[in-house]
Amino acid sequence: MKIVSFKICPFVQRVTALLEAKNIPYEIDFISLSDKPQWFLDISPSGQVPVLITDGGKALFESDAIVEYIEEAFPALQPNITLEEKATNRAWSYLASKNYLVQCSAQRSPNAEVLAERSKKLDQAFDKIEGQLGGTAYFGGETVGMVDVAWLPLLHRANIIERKSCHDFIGDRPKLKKWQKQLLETKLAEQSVSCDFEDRFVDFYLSDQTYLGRGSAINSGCFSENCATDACC
Ligand SMILES: N[C@@H](CCC(=O)N[C@@H](CS)C(=O)NCC(=O)O)C(=O)O
Repeated sequence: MKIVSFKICPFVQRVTALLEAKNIPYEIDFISLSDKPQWFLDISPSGQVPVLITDGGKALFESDAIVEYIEEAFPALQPNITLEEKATNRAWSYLASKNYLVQCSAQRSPNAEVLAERSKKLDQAFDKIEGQLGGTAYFGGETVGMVDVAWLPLLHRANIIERKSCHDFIGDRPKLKKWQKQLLETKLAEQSVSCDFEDRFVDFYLSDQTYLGRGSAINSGCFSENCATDACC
């Protein structure tokens, strides 16, 4: 199977994280979105990544459809769950994926006011998931499931931003912080992106054109006015 990818795309990372979580081998083909090759336009009706090309040569598009295919075509990450649980998982996953571009746009904010405005929807989603998280290591229990995989790109990016600029997208949400830590400890975040992901991500989101990027250049990677603890400065 092959995944057509763009290096810093969160929708792609959701798909590759699921493949990694299930230990399914795959090839990856990176394309430039500013110069899409014709073969890609021929197989991607939306002109967007991710596209999954099955071993039978069928091109699947739209990350929601692709993750459902992967969950059903291979031994399930969450076997023996009820239809209600499956639907609930889909819904909480959707809350994550509909905020991928919200987070991307917040990360590209040119100033503090725009960052605050663009973070509002993400804050609401973070509040909702904070209220939903229980005492288990992952969303639905003690093993990684579909909702964990869907939220991973948001939590991975929030972690990079916090390490590099000290801006904390997650804020005072202890359950979400704990969940982020548990998910990052699985190493799925690194395994689901290319080796140069962090550099490419920083180049795009923490350049001198973004508020967070200008801040990360101060005090060796930290907004002094935003640092709550010495640990991040
Ligand atoms: N609804 C799509 C969204 C995918 C998406 O927005 N991909 C972006 C990259 S992160 C893309 O391919 N953008 C290129 C374009 O829209 O022309 C999905 O879930 O797969």
